[in-house]
Parts: sequence; structure tokens; C-alpha cells
Amino acid sequence: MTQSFKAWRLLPLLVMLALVLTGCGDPYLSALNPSGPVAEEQLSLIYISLAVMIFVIVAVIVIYTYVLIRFRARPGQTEIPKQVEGSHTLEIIWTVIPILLLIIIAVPTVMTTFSLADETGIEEGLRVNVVAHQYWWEFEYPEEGIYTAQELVIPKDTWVFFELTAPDNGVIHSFWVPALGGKMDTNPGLVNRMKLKADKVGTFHGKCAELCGASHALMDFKVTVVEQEEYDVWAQKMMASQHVEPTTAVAQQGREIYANQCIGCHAIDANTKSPYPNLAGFADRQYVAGWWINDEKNLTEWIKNPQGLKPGNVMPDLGLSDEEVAAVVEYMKTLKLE
Ligand code: HEC
Ligand SMILES: [Cu+2]
Repeated sequence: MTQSFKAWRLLPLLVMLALVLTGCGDPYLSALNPSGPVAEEQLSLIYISLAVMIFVIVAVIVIYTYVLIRFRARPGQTEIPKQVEGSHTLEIIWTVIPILLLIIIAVPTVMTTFSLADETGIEEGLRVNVVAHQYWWEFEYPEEGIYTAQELVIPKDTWVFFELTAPDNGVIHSFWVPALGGKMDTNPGLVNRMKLKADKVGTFHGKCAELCGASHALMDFKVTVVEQEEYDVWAQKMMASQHVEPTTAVAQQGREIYANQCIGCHAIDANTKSPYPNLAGFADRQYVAGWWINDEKNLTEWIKNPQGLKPGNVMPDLGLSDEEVAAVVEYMKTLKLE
């Protein structure tokens, strides 16, 4: 080699790596924009750990640089420098400092862990049972006796107490709404508990945070936070489960196809536990299968080709003709609660 290796040439690569690792992009899956008390407490724990870690990194780099320069071999120096070992003072210092740092992290972490597990006020709160399926989310409101899927509706400023699980023959998923808090695993045969509260209205993105199969990355859901009155209206409508009557001939034809091909998997009565996503009030959902905006184009694509969109999910390609799909889509647009 005629030229020595120049480390600075790696700089552009490092800059790019740094950009990739910061995960820059849309902030909708960021835990850094909390919209509720749980997310806020969790964020402050992140900040405490981060501060301690930055302190350690800076201290190590400063000492390291100082030692490199101060104790380097001088020109003409041939003898081996004085060897230091077994200094009690040094050993005590580098044992006590990490212990102190760990205490600084541990005390608030343990306190927060206990306060987040505290279930005082559960009687006044809203209860939701979550079942994580491959690759969709089932939400049951046990007190209202209603079921929904993919889009959880909750009132603002109310504690929501979750019981989370997965079917016995299922795999582990994890329930995470970055803006509200989490994550909590859903384990087959186990019930895990968690509480969340939202202090802003809006739609928050949720994600499965445990690698669970081919379409894990598409296993999203939404949390729609509304004012209490709006929530009450929604829950009443779900309990009544009265859908607008389809008026056009196409929509009526779609309803027949639905009754033959889909109803065995998808109830449209919110009071019934459906084997697969309950589609009561589906026209009011913002997304199809938790991921694609709920418009005519995406819904058509989903009914035609669910396996192409979400590989490995449980809904089969049904082999409907274009005309039949169009009719079903027309019918699904009428699935509005009145
Ligand atoms: C064998 C059972 C089965 C049949 C039959 C079936 N589906 Fe599905 N469907 C599923 C499953 C499972 C999912 C959830 C897919 C996922 O997200 O992983 C689903 C998801 C959906 C969704 C998205 C739901 C949501 O909450 O966003 C729609 C819409 C849908 N199906 C419509 C239909 C229509 C229309 C038919 C009939 C033409 C049909 N399905 C037939 C099993 C079925
Ligand atoms: Cu999952």
C-alpha cells in the first residue's frame, strides 16, 4: 500500500448511518410527542436514562482523551513508565459512581412502574379487552358488550384499563400506541394489564411491536380519541347496531354477496363476537385493515387481493368477479351506524 488509510473518508458513511439510525420520517409513531399522562411519564424516564448515558459517554471520552495526550510516549523516552495497580481510591471511585448513576435511573423507574400498574379508579374508567390476532386487533368493550376491530374509540380524559391477550394457538404480539404509551405484550394464555389516558382528541397510530410473522410491519391499528359525549353516542349506536338501509340495486346485490361470502367471518352486529374483524360501522373507519386509507380504491383492492396487500393474513382471496367486488364495496359504504 502506497497510501495510508484515511479515516476521514468514512465520514460521509457515518453521517448517512446517523441519519438512518435517527429514523427520520413522519413523527406519527414517535414516543417524543406524548398525548397523555402515561406517555409523558415514560418519556421522562427516557430523558433521565438519556441524560445519565450522555454524562457517562462525555466523562469517558474526556478522561480517555486527556490520558491519551498526557501520558503518551515522549520522543526519546525508552524506559517503561511506572506501573500503577490496585489503587483503592480509584477502585472505590469507579464503583461508587456507577452505583449512584444506577440509583438515579432505578428510583424513578421503579416508582413509575408501580404507579402505572396502579388500578385505583378502575370502576370509573373504561374497560377494553384486546385480543391480538394474526395480523389484526380485536377490541371488546365488556361493559357495553360491544366488539370492534382495528380502530379503538375512546373518550378523552378517561382512564382506559386494558386486558390484553392473544388466542391460544396464536403468537406473541405487543400493543403499542407511541403517543399514548405502552408497550405491553399480548401472550397466548396470559392476560396482561395496562392503563392509558389520552388528553387530546384525534387519531393516534398504534403498532404491533413484537415480530410476529410476514405481515408484522403492517399490523397497525388506530386509536380515535373523542369527547365524552361523542363517545357515548358512538357506544349507543354500536349497541343498537342499526345500519343505514342500502338503497341502490348494486348495494343490495352487494349485501347478498356479503351474506353468502363474508358474514361467516365478519359479523356486522357489534354485539356479537366475530371470528374475524367485526365490521359494524365499517364505513366510519378511517382505514382498511388498519393500514390503508378507507376509500373505494383501497377497499376494492383489499377485497380483490387481501393476500397481495397483507401477505399471510387469514382472509383468503375469494375469487369474486370485478362486478361482484364493486357491488360489495358499494354495500360496505352503507355500513354506517344510525
Ligand atoms: C375466512 C374468513 C374471511 C372471509 C370469508 C372474509 N374475510 Fe375479510 N377478513 C378476514 C380476516 C382474518 C381479516 C383481517 C386481516 C388482517 O388485517 O390481518 C379480514 C379483514 C377484512 C377487512 C378489513 C377490516 C378492518 O377492520 O379494517 C374488510 C373490509 C374485509 N375483510 C372484507 C371482507 C369481505 C367484503 C368479504 C367477503 C367478500 C370478506 N372480508 C371475507 C377474514 C375473512
Ligand atoms: Cu403482531
